[in-house]
Amino acid sequence: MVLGLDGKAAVVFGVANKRSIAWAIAKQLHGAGMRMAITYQNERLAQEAADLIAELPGAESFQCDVSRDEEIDHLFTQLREKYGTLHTVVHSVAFAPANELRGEFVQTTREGFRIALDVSCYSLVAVSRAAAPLMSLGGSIMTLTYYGAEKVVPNYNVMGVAKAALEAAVRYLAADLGKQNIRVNAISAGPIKTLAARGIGNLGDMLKAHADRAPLRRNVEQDEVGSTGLFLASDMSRGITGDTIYVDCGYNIMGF
Ligand code: NAD
Ligand code: 0WE
Repeated sequence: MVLGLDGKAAVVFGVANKRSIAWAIAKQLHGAGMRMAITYQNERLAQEAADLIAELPGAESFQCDVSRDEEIDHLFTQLREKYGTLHTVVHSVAFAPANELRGEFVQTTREGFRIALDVSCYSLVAVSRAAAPLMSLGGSIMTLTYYGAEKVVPNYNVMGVAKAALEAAVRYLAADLGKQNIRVNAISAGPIKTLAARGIGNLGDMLKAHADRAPLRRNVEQDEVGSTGLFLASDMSRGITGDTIYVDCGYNIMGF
């Protein structure tokens, strides 16, 4: 296989259902011959995850709440036993308490801020630190971000601040892990109708405005983020680290 991923192992965080961006990336990595470990957040998502994973022959599922250090430690102990070395990590996880994603950012609570930054940003640092010793032949770590990190998107609020921190964390992690030939990048996806986007009041209006303004005159699909994930996992992207790649139909380039 030209991509050089055949037989290498990947772990994916953030599969909730078939619409999850994590699932779109997992399918493409599996298609390139990777051995897949797929994690889900909690018991509530276990059955859904098991049903999906059954669609990827050989894939295995593990429970891991990334806000808990002991669950991350336990996961990577299991991954070391099962796979030995790891090549790819996909971090596709974000959370802020629902009340923080409406109204004004100035009302953000200390607890809401702490939770959003912990789950959506610190978890990448914790997971990268746990994964690096298993990535002894080098590899690729990727996370998902959104344009609200750099420009104000109404109601995105504390998640925008968490994504700005996440993009900065990608640069600092890339600088640390580069000497081990581990690359760290972010994919900035345009808005997609997933579970995480369903909470938005006017998602329909937002998707329409986005499609109208984007150079490609449409919205992005999970599958397009999936193939960028495959590119970032593969040697095709071997010269890219610490960066944010936009998969948004060009929306971010427009000034007016
Ligand atoms: P999703 O709801 O399918 O995925 C979010 C995942 O985060 C879920 O699987 C959830 O279980 C997981 N998660 C939350 N808290 C967790 C915790 N403590 N431990 C472990 N897992 C936890 O929605 P999605 O849209 O696929 O989101 C994936 C990523 O893509 C997120 O980082 C999101 O910010 C980002 N993103 C989404 C969009 C969009 O419009 N959907 C756009 C750009 C970026
Ligand atoms: O990153 C996201 C959403 C992440 C997210 C979603 C939820 C919904 C359920 C984080 N925390 C929660 N907490 C919940 O209780 N996106 C990029 C999608 C998104 O969310 C928005 C957006 C867009 C786009 C919220 C407001 C405005 C735009």
